[in-house]
Formats: sequence, structure tokens, C-alpha cells
Amino acid sequence: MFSLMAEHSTEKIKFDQGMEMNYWQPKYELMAREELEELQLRRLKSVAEKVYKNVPFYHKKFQEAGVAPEDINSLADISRLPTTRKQDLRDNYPFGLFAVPREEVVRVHASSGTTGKPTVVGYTARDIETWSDLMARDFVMVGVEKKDIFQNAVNYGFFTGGLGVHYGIERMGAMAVPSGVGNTERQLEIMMDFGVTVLHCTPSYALYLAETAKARGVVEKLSLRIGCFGAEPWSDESRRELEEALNIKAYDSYGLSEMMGPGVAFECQEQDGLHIWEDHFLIEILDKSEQPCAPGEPGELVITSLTKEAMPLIRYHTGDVTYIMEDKCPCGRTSRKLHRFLGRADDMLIVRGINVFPSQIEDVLVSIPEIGSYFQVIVDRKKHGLDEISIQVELKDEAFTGELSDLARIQKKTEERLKSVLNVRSKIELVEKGSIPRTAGKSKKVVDRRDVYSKDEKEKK
Ligand code: DLL
Repeated sequence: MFSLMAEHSTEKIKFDQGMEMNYWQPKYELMAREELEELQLRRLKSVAEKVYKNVPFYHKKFQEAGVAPEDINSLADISRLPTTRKQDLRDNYPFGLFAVPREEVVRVHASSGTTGKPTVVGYTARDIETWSDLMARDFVMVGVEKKDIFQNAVNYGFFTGGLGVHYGIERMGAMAVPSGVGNTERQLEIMMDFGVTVLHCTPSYALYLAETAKARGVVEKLSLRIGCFGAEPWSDESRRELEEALNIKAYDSYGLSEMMGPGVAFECQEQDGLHIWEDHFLIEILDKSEQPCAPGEPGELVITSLTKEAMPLIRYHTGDVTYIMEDKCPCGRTSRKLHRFLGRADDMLIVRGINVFPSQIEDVLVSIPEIGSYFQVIVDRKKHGLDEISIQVELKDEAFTGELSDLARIQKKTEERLKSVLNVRSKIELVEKGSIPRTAGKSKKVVDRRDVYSKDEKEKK
């Protein structure tokens, strides 16, 4: 059933106003809102019936909530359905949430998580088809063409970014270069030798690639024109830096294994919000008390899979904080856009009773010209239970020369700005460029050592 041959191909559509644009599945990408919502409702009913019938976990949850699939008569009825969280995947490890017989599942992916068992997700052959088409939509949306040479510099194992992106590249017909992770010198060599035009990797690895290319003086030898970066948060400042350093247009890509992998939401060429493919995902933005947020108000993104066969999830709490941008997009696509992610609901640090998001720290740091792109926040619990934030920040080379070289001034300025934004004092440690470990995968921006301290203290007692 599964084949790599595309059922679709890029379609050029000309609008009345003279605008011409490429789409992969224009029937869905340009669907009128009303029609899209009818489709969503049909799909929601069908997925609710499927999980109620086939997944004991959901059957029980629906019964506990006093709701049955027949009770869904409008999209608003979603609020009556039970929710799903990461812990539910762990509790049903490995295959307990599959909604189809095991032999229908043709692939699994998994994420390691920080504690306990990994979370496992499964795909039928049709799920892989859908995923490949959504990735193809994304790539066509940002201007990738069949003639492009597309390097996928992420892990090809359990991580969904490897195979997920790879199948999308092949589906839309560009040439996939599955370079995987690591060996940065070799990645650059391949990029030059093959004439790579599109790069996909994590934004932190892209910054490292750019830094290495600059240090080796090979930027001029690259033919890159598009960068697709995701799997972790990154700032507008990092975007500017990447676009400048690599001579590309850089796009934000969002996804999560539980829903599919990459390709759930992606920026279009406007670079102003990420279109979430609403024919496949029903979205809610909820506040801490599980109530819908007002339009434009940030909250937790909660997603229901509308078409996933192997493991559809109902009202999955992503932990990711964003808001819906209601304005019509000039690219013509009718799927609404999510604002770039503001952080994770559970990433929020509570330091001396004050809520601190790592993204707030990043916003301050990128506003200081002497500071480079890498930082690491360390939260420690000192004696008497007092928490302290210290932040290691890398300086740009220029910070050590000329007028900028007053390190004490940079440190004081950074601490003052952070204090005014966070309302809590933090200690800044300026370090040389290259001191903070680079990674080919997701970077670790926050190290919370408070648990370690508490455990040590308990052991001493
Ligand atoms: O990271 C899928 C992916 C691969 C997305 C490649 C984009 C590119 P997971 O490993 O399951 O899946 O991690 C999902 O990563 O809930 C977010 O917290 C975070 N994340 C992913 N993309 C973005 C983004 C992949 N563009 C988790 N901005 C999600 C901010 C992101 N956070």
C-alpha cells in the first residue's frame, strides 16, 4: 500500500489579484473555513468512535467523563471529552494506546524523556503517507522545489525529525541527503561538494554549523538558500543571525512525536506565525484551569489528532505555550497560525516564588550586542532553601576588543536588564565563545540543580 511515489505534485495557483503561489494539496490548504470546520467535525466524530471502541484507556476515560462519541454534535463539544497527557503514554508503555491491531503498525518512534520509560508512538502505512504529504506541504510552502538538494542533519533513529523529514523530501521530489548528526566538518564538506540548497536541523546545531563555516572561511562556497529549523525554541535574533551567516531564509518548524513528528505546524514565506494543519489537527489553547484562552492570549496548546490511525490522541496537552493568530494570511492558506512558541508550561521555573520562563531570559540576552547566541541557565538551591539563578553567557569575539571590552560593564548591564524583566536577581558569568557545549540535537538551556541539592540534603540527614 505504501509507496514513495507522490499521489500529488506541486500545483501552481494563480489568484485574481495576479498572485501566483505553489501548493502541495491546495484542496485542503485553501479550503474555505466553513468547509474545513465541517470536515473537522466529521473527523472528530470518527476518531472519537474509534478510540472509544478500540482503546481501553479511552473507553474508561470517556465513561468516567460521562460522555460517548454520539454526544459530539459540534466542534465546541470537544470540551466534554477527556484529556491525554505524556504520563498516559508512559502508563500505557509500550503499545497500550494503539487503536489498531499491532500488525497494522508499520513503524514506531520514541522519545527518551528525562525520567523513566520512553514514550512510544506508532504509525500505520496510511499514517506514514499522511505525514509525508504534510511534510511535503511544508516544504512546498517555503519554496522548496524538485531541483533542490536537501540535507537532513538530524538523528535518524527514534527521533521523528530524521525519517519524518526524509520521507517528506522524497515525497515532494527534492533530493534527500540523509547526513544524520555529528561530524560538523564532514557535514560542511558534503554541503559544499553536493551543492546543498536546503538545510534541516535544530536551530542550535545550525548556529554551530554557521559558526564553523565562518571560522573555516567556507561560507562563500555554500549554495544554501532555505533553512528549516525546529524541534526546540529559537529566537527571532537567532533567525536573523542564521539568515545572515548562511545567506538563507530560515523557517520555524514545529511538531511533536505524539501527534506525528515534525510537520504539525510550519511557517510560510511570510515568516509570521506557523500554519497548523487544521484538517488533521484540532487545536485548543487552554489556561491553567483548562478554560479556553481569549483570542490572542497565550496558553497551553492542546491538540486532538483527527486522522491518525495507529495512535490517535484526544486533547493531548503539549505543554507548549503559544497563541492563535486570527488574521488572514496573505499566502492564501486558511489554516490558522500559531505564534512562535513562547516556552513550555512545564519549563517555567519558579524561583523564590516568581515565575521565570527561559524565553524571557533569552529575549534579554539577545538584546545585548556583546553577547553571543549560546547561554545556559543554572538554578541552584543554596543553604536555607534559597534559590539562585546563574547564567553562563558566551561573549562574541568582538566583546574582547575595542570599546566593547569592558567586561564588568557588560556583566552589570546584563544583570540589571534581567532583574528589571524577571523581577528576580540573577548572577551572570561571562564565558568565552565555545565554552558552552554544542550539540547536534536539542540544546539544554536550563539545568535545574535544585532536585540534586534536595536529594543530597535528604541523604545527609
Ligand atoms: O521535536 C519533532 C520535530 C522534529 C519538530 C524536527 C521539528 C523538527 P519531540 O522530540 O517529540 O518531537 O519533541 C516535541 O519539542 O512539544 C516542543 O516542546 C519542542 N518543539 C518542537 N518544535 C519546536 C519549535 C520533535 N519549532 C517538543 N519551537 C514539543 C519550540 C519546539 N519548541
